[in-house]
This record gives sequence, C-alpha cells and structure tokens, in this order.
Amino acid sequence: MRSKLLQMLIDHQGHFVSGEAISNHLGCSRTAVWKHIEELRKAGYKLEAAPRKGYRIIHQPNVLTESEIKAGLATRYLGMNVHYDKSVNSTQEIAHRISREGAPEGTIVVADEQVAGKGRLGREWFSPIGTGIWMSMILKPKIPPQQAPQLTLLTAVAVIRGVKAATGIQCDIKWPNDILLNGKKLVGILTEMQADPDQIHSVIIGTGINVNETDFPEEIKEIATSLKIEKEEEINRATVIKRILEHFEELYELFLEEGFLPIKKMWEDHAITVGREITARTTTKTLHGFACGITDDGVLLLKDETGEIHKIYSADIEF
Ligand code: BTX
Repeated sequence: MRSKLLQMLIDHQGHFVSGEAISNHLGCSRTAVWKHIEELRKAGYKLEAAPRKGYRIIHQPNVLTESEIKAGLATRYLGMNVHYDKSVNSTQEIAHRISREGAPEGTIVVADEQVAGKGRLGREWFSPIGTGIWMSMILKPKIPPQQAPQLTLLTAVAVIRGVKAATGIQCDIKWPNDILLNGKKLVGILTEMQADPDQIHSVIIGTGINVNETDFPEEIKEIATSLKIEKEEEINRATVIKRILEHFEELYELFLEEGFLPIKKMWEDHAITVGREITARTTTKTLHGFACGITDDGVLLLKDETGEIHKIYSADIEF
C-alpha cells in the first residue's frame, strides 16, 4: 500500500494529488491515506499538504526501505520480496539463512551497512553506512551446479545496464566479477551456492556497489571509486537497485530459456579483459599471457608464451 502511494506521488512529482484520487487508487479511506502519509513523513519523506489540493512530494530520502525499492519497480518477481535491515554482518549470511527457511526465488536482502561484508576468498568488502548498495539476491534456478558461475557474468551485464539506465554512467567489466569505472573498482559481485553435487537449492548473488562514498580507507583509496565521485552528484540508491533488478530479471529469463550464449555476447560487449596481455593470479599459480576469450561456460582462456591455452576458472586479473 505504502509503495503504491509513494509511486503515485513520485509519478506526479512537483504536482499535488488529491486525497480523493489517492483513496480511489489505493481503495482505502481518506483517514487511511492520511495515516500512510504520516508514516512516510516519519520515514523521512517531506510531503506538503494543502487544503483542497491534496499532497505533493518535496523530498525523497535516500533510503532502501521496502516501499522505496518497490515503488515503480517493473519486475514480475525479482524484488517483490524485500528483506531490509539497517545494519548486518553480511547480506549474504541473511540470504543464506532465509533461503534455507523457504524464502522464494527473487527475494532480495538489502542493508544500509555491513560490518563484516564479504568479498571473494575470505576477503573483506568495505560497506559503510548509508552510502552504497549492499544487496543479495536469492535465486533458485533449475540448472546444473557447474553452470552457476555464469550467473556472475549475467549479473555483471545487468549491473552495467542498470547503472547506465539509472545514472547515464557507462562502466566496464573485468573478468569475472569486477565492474570498473574509469579503471577503478565500482562494484564487486560474489556468487555463492547451496547445492548437492547434482542439484542447486539456491544461488545467492551478492552485489556491492559504491554509490555515494566520497572517501575510502587507505588500503583501497587508489583502486576504488563511487558513482558520486565520478558524476559529482548524489545518486538515489533505490533507483539504481530498481533498474538493476529489471535488467537482471530480463536477462535471467533469457538465460533460463536460451542458455548462456546470448548473455555471453552481451558480456563481451562490455568486457575489457579479452584481447590483451594479462596476469592471472589463481589461488595456486600466477600466469601471464594473452586473454583470448571466454568459453561458453564463462571460463577465461589465456594463451601463454609457449602457445598453450589455459582455462582460468577463478583468478584476480591485472593488466
Ligand atoms: P573481491 O574479492 O573481488 O574484492 C575484494 C577486494 O576489493 C578487497 O580485498 C579490497 O581490495 C577491495 N575492496 C573492498 N571493499 C571495496 C569497495 N567497497 N570498493 C572497491 N573495492 C573494495 C568482490 O570481492 C565481491 C564483493 C561482494 C560484496 C557484496 S555486498 C552484498 C553482499 N554481502 C556481502 O557480504 N558481500 C556481497
């Protein structure tokens, strides 16, 4: 109800919407409308009320509440179920738990802050309060477990498209899971699975996006950036989430129907890893060579100086 009201006010941004029009649209009494308006005010929205004119929205807070995310979200199931907390250890942990407890496919977990945000291979993900998008999606695809890493590449395409739609900013993909803006890390993606050897129970895709950060800790100052640093303006986080979810759902449907091939083509359009000399550091070795492409499974192919082609399943890439 609150998201519907919010959407109506956002759709008429700058103009008044009468109490009667709202109560007709929501199918509730004028008193109920007034109560919802008060709730929005408590949540930080500035709403002007004028006799005989109705209500209009003056200021939207940059919050990630369920109603803010759902208002104007054009998906069928992704984000229809939102689990929001102000501060968590890691949204991945919560997503794993609620998925095991039966949360449906398409549920998203978001937080304003992570105090123990996770990167890959036990690394940390810096997730300060109120500035970024720290989100985990719960998916339950009927695909073999070995195909799950393709969803990381699909997520990268969805994030690139969502960020472009919400802000106009164009980013690049560095295989397999980094999204760079002007050569610096803007987004990290972490894909985890709950599965038996032959069956996936759920795939939890965590996405960390630096949105309104203006400063980073010393260790990552040189390598990290945010949308605000590059665009020089505050960005609404909920809008970015909505556009990402919409693109993700569209690509995910395509992936489930037609497989990875169409996604691979889109990924290649944004990738800066392929067609250049790279160094790939895996957990066991470091390889230098020419990145010749990715396989249909999303595995990176690296040709070393002897001409041998190596399949890289997971690594950190340097140019
Ligand atoms: P990664 O292992 O590729 O990247 C982690 C590395 O990136 C760190 O070691 C550090 O050098 C650098 N780094 C840490 N924080 C940031 C940051 N905010 N911006 C840029 N660089 C950073 C990438 O792992 C996967 C990250 C996934 C994060 C999401 S947030 C929602 C979900 N919950 C959770 O705990 N993790 C995921």
